[in-house]
Parts: sequence; C-alpha cells; structure tokens
Amino acid sequence: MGDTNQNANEARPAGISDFDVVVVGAGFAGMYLLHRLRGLGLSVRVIEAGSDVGGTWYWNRYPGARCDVESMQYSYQFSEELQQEWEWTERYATQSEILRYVDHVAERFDLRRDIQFDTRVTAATFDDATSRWVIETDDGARLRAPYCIMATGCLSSPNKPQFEGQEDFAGPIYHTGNWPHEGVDFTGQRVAVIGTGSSAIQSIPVIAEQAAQLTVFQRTPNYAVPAHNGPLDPAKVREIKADYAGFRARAKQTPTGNLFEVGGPSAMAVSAEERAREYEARWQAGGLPFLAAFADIMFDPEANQTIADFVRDKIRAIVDDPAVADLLAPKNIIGCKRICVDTGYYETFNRDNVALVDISETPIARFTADGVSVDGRVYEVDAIVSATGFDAMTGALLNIDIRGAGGAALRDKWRDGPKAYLGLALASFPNLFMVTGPGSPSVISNMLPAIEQHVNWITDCIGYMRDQGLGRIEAQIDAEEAWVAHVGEVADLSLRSTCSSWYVGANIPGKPRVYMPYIGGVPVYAQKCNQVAADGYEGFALS
Ligand code: NA7
Repeated sequence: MGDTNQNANEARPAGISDFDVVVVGAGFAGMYLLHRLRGLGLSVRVIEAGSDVGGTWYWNRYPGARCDVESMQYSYQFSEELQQEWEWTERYATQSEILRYVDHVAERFDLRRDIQFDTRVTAATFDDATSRWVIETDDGARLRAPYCIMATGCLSSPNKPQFEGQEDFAGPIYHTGNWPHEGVDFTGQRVAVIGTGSSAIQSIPVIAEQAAQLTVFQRTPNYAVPAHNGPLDPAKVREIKADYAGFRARAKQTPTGNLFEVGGPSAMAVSAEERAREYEARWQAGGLPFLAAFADIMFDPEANQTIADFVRDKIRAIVDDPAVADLLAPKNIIGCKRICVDTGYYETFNRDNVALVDISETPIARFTADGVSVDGRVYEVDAIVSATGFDAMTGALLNIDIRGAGGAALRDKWRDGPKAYLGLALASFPNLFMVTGPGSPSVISNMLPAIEQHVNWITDCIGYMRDQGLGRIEAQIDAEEAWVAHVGEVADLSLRSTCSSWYVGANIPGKPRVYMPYIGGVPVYAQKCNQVAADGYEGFALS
C-alpha cells in the first residue's frame, strides 16, 4: 500500500508520503516494531531524531553510562537465534556495548532502510474524514498512515533547568542525556556536577578520576547499591542459553520482569540478625535484587526503615568524613526513587579532589562567568555537567503536537496528568498507540520485555484489524477512566508513590503530580492485556 521502495534517507519530493504505519522513534521499541510490522507485510516508516538507532542509548553517552539491569536480561528475546549468537561481555553492559548490540540488530534485520534519521516529528494530526494520521516533521515533510505508533521512550526528553546567569558561564554546559558524541576530556579541569541521580552516580567516579577538581551539587541524596560489575561467567551464560526461553518465561512471572530471587515474605517476621545477614549477602551480591530481600520492603514503612538503615550504615562506614557521610545518607524511603547501582560512588567522596555541596536548603543562586554561585559563594569551575534527569514518560509525547478526533489535543487531555488505556492507547485518539506509555509497568519493570510485550500486542492488534476488515480502533473513555483509577489505587498501596520523584513528575516544575507507571506487576498487567485482546479488544470501539 505505501511507497516501500523509497529509501528512508534519500531526498524526498515535497508533498505527502503514504505508509501503512508511521513509527516515531528508533530505539529498542521502534526497531522491534519495524521488524514485526514488516512481518505483517505492511509498509512502515520510522522517524528518528538521532543520526542512528538506539534511542536512549544513542544519547546517553556520559562517562560511566551503563545499564543497571543485567545484560542477560536486558536484551531482545523475540529471536532465539539473536539471543543465542549475541555475547555480552560484562554483568552490566556499558552504553557502548549496548550500542554495538543495537547496531548488530539493525544490521541483522536490515532495519535502517526504513528509518529516516536526523528528523524530528513535530506534529501528528488525525484526519477524521479519511481515518489517517498526518505526521509532520521538522524538515517540512508530511507522512500519512492509518496507524501512528509513538515509540518515543520514557526517559528521552532531558530536563534542563534554566539557572540564572546560565548564558554568562564561560565554559561548556553538558547534559548527561545529550552527551557530545566525540566524548569530553576533563583532564586538568575543574568540573561541577549538578544532581545525584543515577546518571550522576555513574558518572561522578569516572569524572573524578580525570578532572583536577570535582564539585558535586546535591539537592537530594539517593540510595546506591554496589554493582559488583565484572566479566560474565561463561558457565553461567551457557546455563542460561541452554534454556533461554525458560529463563525469559520465569522472568515474566516476576513483578518487575527481572528474574532474581525474592527473600522471605516479611522483614519484621525475622530477627534483626537474620535481616542483617540477608541484607549483607545481597549487598555483597550487588544490584537491584538488594531491595527484594523481603517482600514487604516496599509496603511496610518499618520493614523499609530496616534496610534503609543498613544502607545508611554502609555509607557511614565507607565515607571518611562524617559530615559528608551524613549529607550522602538519604533520609527518605528506600526504593521510592529508583535505587542506583554504583561502582565506587561513595568511595569517590574520600578523594582529595572531590567536594560535596549541599543545596537542599539553599539552591544554586546562579551561574557566573567562572562558576556556580550558592549562598554567596562562587565555586569556580571550567565545565558544568547537568545530571538533572528527564521529563519522564510524558515529556517526549507532549513535545509533539498530537491531535486526535475532532482536533482534541493531547496537551489538553493530559493537563491534569496522563490518562491512557493500559498505557497503550488514548480515548479520542483513534489508531494511535504508545509503547510503554503512562499506566503500563514500563519504567518500574525491565524495559526490554516491557517493550516487546507492547510491540507484540500492538502488532497483533493491527493484524487483527486488517484480518477483520476494520479500519478504526479507539479506546473508550469509560475503559480508560477505569484503568487510570485502577493504576492510582494500586500505586497508593505501595511506598513508591509517597515521595517526590520523577515517577510522580515532581522533578518538573508545574507537572501534575500523578504516579505514572503501573505498579500492579508484570504478570497481572500482561494477563489484562491478553484478556482484552482475547475478548475482541474489550474497552475499545472498533469500526
Ligand atoms: P534523576 O534520577 O531524575 O536525577 C536528577 C538529579 O538532578 C536529582 O538528583 C535531582 O535532584 C537533580 N536536579 C534536578 N533539577 C535540579 C535543579 N534545578 N537543581 C539541582 N538539582 C537538580 O535523573 P537521572 O538521569 O540521574 O536518572 C534517570 C533514570 O535513568 C534513573 O532513574 C534510571 O532509571 C536511569 P532531586 O532529587 O530532584 O532533588
């Protein structure tokens, strides 16, 4: 139906190009969508702002960037050949190794010829009369398709707070989520890092080794657990690959889609000694499984306090200066913000060339020509690294002017917070799908299987529509509202929704406070999606 023979990166004539599906974004989601939709025989055009595939891993090239989900689980499972042939080298893959993987996938499935790079989608408008989406890009082109799929990522719109005097600063200002591709050499420089989230915690130890002086500006401390990264054990890899499908299936039965052992049901039901033993063993093993020491840690504040105290004690044992240790030790619920997985983070504050500045009470006043001013003092630096995170989950979607049936604007629909049916579709926006949108497990689960589950569901849905001779599918408002209410109710059961984090949009001034991901667990969620499909797309109007 569409003009499949046109190479995506050749100069295109003015006017409008027709496809069966337009996909926005060529990260893990867009790439797999392209592969699956081609499998249906559809013509697909993927539009990507970057110059190559990889999405979040294409942009986040800051020093020390690494995935905090283990490599053997943070990868595609749709192709048995692919998962057998690819060899990860480390327990946690570096950003560059993930890009090599992504490149391998793009080559293996010949994806790039249908991806238009260096192009940003500015608007997507549904034309009621023809039931087609018209997608506009920043190069002035227009594309048209019955289906539009937003594979725009959850952490893809960098949060760049504007500091007074920013233009006066004489040196470069980098954002971790938009790092120069040629890399940055901080040798001999005085560097400021603003923020102490996951990106900062990964980059600070690496920058500290290179820079002459590093000053870290911390508003809120975060909990970090050691990664204990290292080469993958070949015997362990062989064991997983001997039954990779079984390994993946077991992972899908866990709440986060990430396979690791959950400890006993209740931290408070065991003795203090037993708790300490369990926490110590998990600290020594490292990584995200630390918080799975007991099943009630994210539900019972008392249980949470025991493991938070354990980490605070660890920080005090690692950091030499008690005043610095005190500042680095978080006071709030552990796991409310996503815990960080670090390599030598707390140890870095024992270095002579590293200083911590607490900005919790007195924020950064301004940038000056030669540094960062706080409370009347200027910290002189040559470069500033803004590790200030992202306008998570909704940012990338709201950056596009999306208009559905009758001209309804997504920016209006989401004024008081994101509302979506299953995090997949939107009432009033027919034939539009989102991959890992708000109201789906997405960021609180393992992103790769979450993406694959959504892509499979969306592709099956489009295949069903075609087979049934149907042209229009739209989430019904009552189904959407019921799902949004359910997402909110489940969020309230967990301690995760009790603090200010990017999960609730608290990091973006003026963003409505709504707990965005679905916390009910991957198995429950997947079952709901399957049941909706099996019941002829219950909660959707099809015509
Ligand atoms: P995060 O986790 O949102 O961290 C951003 C950090 O920047 C955090 O410490 C913020 O402090 C700080 N921040 C943000 N704005 C400011 C201003 N205006 N002044 C000072 N400090 C500020 O983003 P990351 O990139 O580290 O990680 C995002 C996710 O990527 C992570 O969860 C993993 O899933 C991977 P705050 O806590 O808001 O006080």
